[in-house]
Amino acid sequence: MKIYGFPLSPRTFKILLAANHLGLDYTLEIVDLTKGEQHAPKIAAISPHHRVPILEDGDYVLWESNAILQYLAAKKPEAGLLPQHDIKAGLDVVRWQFWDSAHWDPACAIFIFEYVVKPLIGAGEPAEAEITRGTALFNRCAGVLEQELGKHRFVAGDQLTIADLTLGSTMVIAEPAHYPLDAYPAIRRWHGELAALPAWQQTLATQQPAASAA
Ligand SMILES: N[C@@H](CCC(=O)N[C@@H](CS)C(=O)NCC(=O)O)C(=O)O
Repeated sequence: MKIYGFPLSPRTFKILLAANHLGLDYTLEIVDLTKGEQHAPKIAAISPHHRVPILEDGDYVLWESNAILQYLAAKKPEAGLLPQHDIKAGLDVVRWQFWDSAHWDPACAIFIFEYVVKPLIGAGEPAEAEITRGTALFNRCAGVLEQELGKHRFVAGDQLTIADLTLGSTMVIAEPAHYPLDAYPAIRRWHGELAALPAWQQTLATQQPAASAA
């Protein structure tokens, strides 16, 4: 299995985290976004929107990080990351993935762009209007997540699922992206639990060579 991605990106991080947590064999092919490698013909041929991550498993190609997580979870159903036979339990998890794509990821992305990407590409200071917009969106989403995580250990109950990997991977960049987390103790507690996973630490180590090269 091959994963194309940019390890500094939380969306790639989530795929590597899942693969490492499940103990799946893969090779990582780095697509350096700072060099525009996502537009190379080889990537464009398998990802029509020229974005990563992308998974290649034999002849099968899948893009969209949250779909890739479902694919990986189905490879090791016994790990329980996505209930495979109980439709309602499965949708409890998948619902959070839709919520991530529609709400949480876009809110976090504003902070990532303003505080992390801009310095990386030399695009100037964070824009105040964007931070104000991002803060309003972030608070609205974080309130929802905080309430859920106040009820149980993980997002979809007391067991780790791909809902946690989907939503939690962006926390890998929480500090440099300046997410306004002070008012959200349950989210900070959950972040700590995710960061303590052996696979989280293993995946962080994958980021290091890319971080020093960037
Ligand atoms: N919804 C997509 C988003 C993919 C995405 O935007 N990836 C970024 C890196 S995190 C990318 O490849 N950007 C390249 C570009 O915009 O040119 C997913 O979750 O996979």
